[in-house]
Amino acid sequence: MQLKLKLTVVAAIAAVAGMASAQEQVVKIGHVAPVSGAQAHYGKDNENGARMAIEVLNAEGVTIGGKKIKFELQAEDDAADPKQGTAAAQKLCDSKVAGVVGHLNSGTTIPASKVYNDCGIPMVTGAATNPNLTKPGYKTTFRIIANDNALGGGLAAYAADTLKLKTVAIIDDRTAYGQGVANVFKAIASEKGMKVVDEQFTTDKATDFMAILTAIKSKNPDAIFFGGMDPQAGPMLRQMEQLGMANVKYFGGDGVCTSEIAKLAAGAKTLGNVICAEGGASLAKMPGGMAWKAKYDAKYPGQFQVYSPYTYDATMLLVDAMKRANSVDPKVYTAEIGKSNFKGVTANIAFEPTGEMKNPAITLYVYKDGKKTPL
Ligand code: ABU
Repeated sequence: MQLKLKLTVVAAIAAVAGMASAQEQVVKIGHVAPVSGAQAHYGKDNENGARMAIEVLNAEGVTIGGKKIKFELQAEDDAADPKQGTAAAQKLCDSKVAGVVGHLNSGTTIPASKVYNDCGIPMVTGAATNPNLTKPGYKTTFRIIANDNALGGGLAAYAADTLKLKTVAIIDDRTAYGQGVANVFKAIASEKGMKVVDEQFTTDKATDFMAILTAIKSKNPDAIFFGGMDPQAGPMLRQMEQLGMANVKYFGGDGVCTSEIAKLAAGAKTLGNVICAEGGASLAKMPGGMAWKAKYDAKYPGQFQVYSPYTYDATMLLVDAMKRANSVDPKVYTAEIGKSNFKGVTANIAFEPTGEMKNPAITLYVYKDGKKTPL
């Protein structure tokens, strides 16, 4: 009799536990960035930011549509390659993720945005800055960082108006980002009376810039603008030093504005000539920047680069829209993203009808004693 009672109690507990797990729903959020190749340090940092947000959400406990939600990150590697970018996007569509954080590179994000739009999944990038991303007007595409019109324009204004530089040589890596930001810089610098004395091109795989730098040196510019990423900018700074270009200012967008560039420049004094622009406030001026960064550093020591606070916010922003829609179904909650008024770590995030962030800040940085420092 006693045994029968015990079994009944065990069965009842199991039934309640079963009900509880039936009420739990797993919701996948995709993340895409290069986590292999020369840009892996940016991608890892981005992925860390999204992963940190997922952990916070799961620890807090989120209930949507009457179900306890367990968020899972499906992280994909696109190796900064446009073809791998669209393949990763299709994989995330096939996995029926509820939303995507990424991609990192404009060259992967722009083609991937069409894939997400076709399968009806929203994507939020906190890193890809080419203005063309939002031109198709997809209702699934959002950016929570200033674009290259602001970055290239802000740097050109600083070069011409503040530093009163007269001449500049321009190099870009022929990617969507590098070429785009260099074109904006060139247009605004020229409008402001700066003379573009040379234009050279490289790739996002190159590490030897001696030939193009030698050509530029012969034109004696006040500054170089580089549209590209730090795996190129670091060695380029070293080679500028070797060529005696110690007095040439070096401008770049957010792609060179990393912690890693100080390592890649390997002690070259030309690092002190770098002026770079990032599409957001400095950590100290973000609403929750410093406290967030302390948590990030405790969790991922030495891995901080640039965009992890934005991928953290992008993940939180998606979930905020799900909560307001009381649905994790992209068909239902995507429209809520555009209506966001989200108090993030990086900023208060709201959107223009295009999917661009309203009133994004930009910050210029220099490297003092090898440390990235806001101007
Ligand atoms: N924003 C610089 C790095 C990412 C990109 O736009 O390609």
